[in-house]
Amino acid sequence: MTKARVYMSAKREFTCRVLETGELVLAKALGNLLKKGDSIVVGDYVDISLIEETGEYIINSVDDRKNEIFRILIREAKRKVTASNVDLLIILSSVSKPQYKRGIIDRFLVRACQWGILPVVVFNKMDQYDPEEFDINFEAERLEGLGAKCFEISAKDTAYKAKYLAEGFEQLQALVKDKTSIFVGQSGVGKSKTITALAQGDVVLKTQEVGRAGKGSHTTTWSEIVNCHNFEVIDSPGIRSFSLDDIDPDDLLSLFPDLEEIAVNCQFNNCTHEEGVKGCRFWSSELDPETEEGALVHSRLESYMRIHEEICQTPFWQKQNKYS
Ligand SMILES: Nc1nc2c(ncn2[C@@H]2O[C@H](COP(=O)(O)OP(=O)(O)OP(=O)(O)O)[C@@H](O)[C@H]2O)c(=O)[nH]1
Ligand SMILES: [Mg+2]
Ligand SMILES: [Zn+2]
Repeated sequence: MTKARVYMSAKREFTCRVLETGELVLAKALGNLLKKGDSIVVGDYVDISLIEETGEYIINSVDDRKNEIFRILIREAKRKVTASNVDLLIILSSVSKPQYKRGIIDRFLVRACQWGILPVVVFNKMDQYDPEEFDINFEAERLEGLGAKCFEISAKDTAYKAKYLAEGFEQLQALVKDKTSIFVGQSGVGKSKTITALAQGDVVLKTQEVGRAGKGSHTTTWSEIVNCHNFEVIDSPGIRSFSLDDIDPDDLLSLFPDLEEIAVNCQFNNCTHEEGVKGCRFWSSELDPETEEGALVHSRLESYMRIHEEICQTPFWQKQNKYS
């Protein structure tokens, strides 16, 4: 029996990397392993063995997963898993062109929480940072308070030394080493450029090649792990999508654990946390938005409210069509 990791999946065949040798082999899965649909996904650790007569590898079993990247299929009330065993969700943000957007980071923090992956926020394009535009120190402090490590880099100029935050490019490079990461963020923030810089020019991302034709449009239709120098990147359709429509509005607060902790102190269980609602903890004098702590909490509440409104707006029948 040989331990391997699934790098790419295509129907019933899986490209697996043998852990010990690094060799890529094609393996077929036994029927009973495929019954559930998601039973083998990219990122899984599997036991494979060589069938001497045919010279083919087969997958015998799949190890328990550390975490799963999934979407909820509303009509079927089940999870569709697309990848597993991811170490880091790297949320890339540009500090200029496109401008920094706090709301987008909060959206991806929701996913990190849902999937159980450690979030990391990278402020890129620091060579173009203008302190007049936004305060990077405030943003980083806010994010670190939420458990996301923050980095300050310029993918274009990797010699750029962090001036505002403690960690820069070299520390990011050390963090991703030997890990499996997912890179997300708006189009144009520098995901491709950052991955290439981290890989020290050692890799050509397949998805980048494919994506060239229509800049900004991702044509990735399969899931795969891309091996980059000394780290790995998972690319999968849907992962980078901004839509949070698959999340039940009633579950959203649990994906903002910092707010959930506060909401337990609201007077009424069904509190909507809107301004002026009786007994709402968020609008109590302790969390006055004019105070430092209050401002932070209210910036999160604002993200929560915006996403909540958005996912409540999609009528149920439309959700059914979209995800079935
Ligand atoms: N000045 C500056 N430009 C950068 C930096 N990083 C990336 N860019 C530029 O920003 C543009 C977008 O970078 P990409 O790496 O293609 O962005 P992306 O996030 O992969 O975008 P999509 O593939 O569309 O999602 C390119 O023209 C890069 O050269 C940086 O640190 N500084
Ligand atoms: Mg790209
Ligand atoms: Zn409330």
